[in-house]
Amino acid sequence: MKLTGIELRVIEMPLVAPFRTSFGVETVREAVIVRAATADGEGWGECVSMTSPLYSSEYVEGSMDVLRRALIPAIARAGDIDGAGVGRIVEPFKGHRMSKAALETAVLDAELRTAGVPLSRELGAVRDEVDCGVSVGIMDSIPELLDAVAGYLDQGYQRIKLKIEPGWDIDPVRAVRERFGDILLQVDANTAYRRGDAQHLARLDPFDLLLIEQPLDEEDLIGHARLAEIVRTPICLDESIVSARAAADAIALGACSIVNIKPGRVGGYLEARRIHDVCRANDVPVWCGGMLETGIGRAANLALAALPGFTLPGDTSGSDRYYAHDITDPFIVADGRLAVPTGPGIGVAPHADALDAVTTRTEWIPF
Ligand code: OSB
Ligand code: MG
Repeated sequence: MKLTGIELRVIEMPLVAPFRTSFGVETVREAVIVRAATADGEGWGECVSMTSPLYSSEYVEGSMDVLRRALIPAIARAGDIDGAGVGRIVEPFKGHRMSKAALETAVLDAELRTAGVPLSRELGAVRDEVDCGVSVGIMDSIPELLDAVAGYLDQGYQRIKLKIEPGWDIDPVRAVRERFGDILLQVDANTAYRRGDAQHLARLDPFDLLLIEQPLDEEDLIGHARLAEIVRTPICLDESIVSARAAADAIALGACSIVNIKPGRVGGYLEARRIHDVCRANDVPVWCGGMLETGIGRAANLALAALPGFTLPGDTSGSDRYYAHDITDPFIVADGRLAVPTGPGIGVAPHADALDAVTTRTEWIPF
């Protein structure tokens, strides 16, 4: 396949409500959208880096810079390419997995659209819909949290994830458990705790959580392995799992028994599938995380979440949990599930007017 060029856009999408985590508060989702153009059509990818490097080292301006300075020129030099070849072409550049993922997805989407093949089929999906959970941010008060959780349960979400941090952990978890009974409940700390907090985190054990996600620093696999010997709640890793090798190492060390797979964090959907395969071979359940994606990223995440090892509900929520107006047709949760797109490639495309309305900057890089 020959690309004629790549378009980069920075978009800004207001969130329906502020989303607070241990690393900050988001009110607007800023993101990079990549469009790969060919003689026959185009493909789309969404970069999951955020405005500031607080979840990971990547951030929107860094993504724009590395895409235009290093990754896209390497693709242009490579000539005839396909989606599966992008990873090797950008491999010499260290890190920047979120930018690499967006670029690979755009190229893969262009290729699959031309071939008429859905991404879900290409990845090996076995389901046509996926179970949905929702990630609930840190709130100012417990009554406010209970109202938010009640609203999501009314909408049919099958599992609730609470963001926690020191000072907002045991009490909100207890309140949600007492009020809503036997729901599927889990927590995400986004690295907010230290090794010395093990006894404190063990106080979550009585609440029968599905898992605790990324309590410690992303580089602290040994810390997570030690924690797993003290707390009974299963440890799930998010930030630490940057590749299939990282997943294999974490499992071998006993640092996690469940993995959150985010394609953006690991360099793309092909590496995400390798992580799925490693976890499945080790009987480690996986679920699909989210990064407040627009419909572009959400569509592709649903294709991945339809693979057989995704046995837990993911953070793949409906468009209206994030945005009043999505840039694609909205994803609507019905009976606690979202349909996996069936069209070629990622199966959706942004509406030109909606995309233009949220675009703050466009760069076209001709090949
Ligand atoms: O840690 O899973 C996370 C959002 C942004 C950055 C990191 C995380 C999250 C979420 C929300 O938890 C997931 C979603 O609904 O997209
Ligand atoms: Mg997380």
